[in-house]
Amino acid sequence: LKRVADDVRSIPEENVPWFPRQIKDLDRCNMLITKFDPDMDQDHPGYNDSEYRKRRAAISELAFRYKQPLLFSSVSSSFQCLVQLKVHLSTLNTTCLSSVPSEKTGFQLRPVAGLLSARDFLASLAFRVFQCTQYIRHSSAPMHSPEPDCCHELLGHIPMLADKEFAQFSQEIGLASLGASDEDIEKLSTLYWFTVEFGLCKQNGAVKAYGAGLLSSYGELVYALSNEPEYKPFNPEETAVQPYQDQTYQPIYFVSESFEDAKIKLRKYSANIKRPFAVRYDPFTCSVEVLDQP
Ligand code: NLE
Ligand code: FE2
Repeated sequence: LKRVADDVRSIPEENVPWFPRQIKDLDRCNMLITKFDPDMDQDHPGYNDSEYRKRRAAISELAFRYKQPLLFSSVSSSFQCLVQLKVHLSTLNTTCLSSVPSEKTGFQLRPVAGLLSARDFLASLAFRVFQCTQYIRHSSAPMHSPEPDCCHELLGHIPMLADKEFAQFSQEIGLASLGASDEDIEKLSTLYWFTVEFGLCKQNGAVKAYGAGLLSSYGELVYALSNEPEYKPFNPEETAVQPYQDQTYQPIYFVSESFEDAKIKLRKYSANIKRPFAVRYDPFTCSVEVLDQP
């Protein structure tokens, strides 16, 4: 593989969407979508609760002001966490939580004000950064929330990101998304949906949940493991085009043989995504190298 110049303009093909090259660039991956917003969506359980909405606004404000700390990638992650803690103690709590996956897999958390665009969300995974909400769901609807909240992050994503295979799987979806076409982003986010969010996996012959959306929703977890929904084997080509809805429980789930198997299948799938370049993550500089297609 030959390394090409860093600047995105040096990619010969036009129409390659901008993508972050360095972890600091994630400060620009902040395109929010307004779905499920408690200020705008009349069906949001917090819509008529002005105290709740005020609290949400204050928490969002903290996330908007957040800037990616520079990483000290050659020192131990506990040390990094201590330094970051000191710098950010006043602004957020994702930093201390970050030490959980960070010590196991290098995944860090950064605060986000709400639902991000799929492109920005997936791009951060390429850097082993997980965009994490800080607010909590409305107390009137604890069993299921259509939007992510800190219960979802804490019970669902954070423990999973501490698993090596799973972390690798998540990063590879992210790397595959960098500079991809809108159509491929749509497919990758559907794959993300049916694995990282709502995936089921075999374990000693039994089907278990590993998707964060199931781990954080007691209502859906019970339903997903009942015989009501349909199961299909995880197969990226098919899974990537399966329509889904994000309002309530899923009618269909995909079952993986193991994380490793899912990762291998995803790799094959990603290798077929058409891009005029390849990418490689450099963990020493926390940056993405852009390479000529082999
Ligand atoms: N339905 C999940 C829950 O209630 O925790 C959140 C899903 C976010 C995509
Ligand atoms: Fe999630």
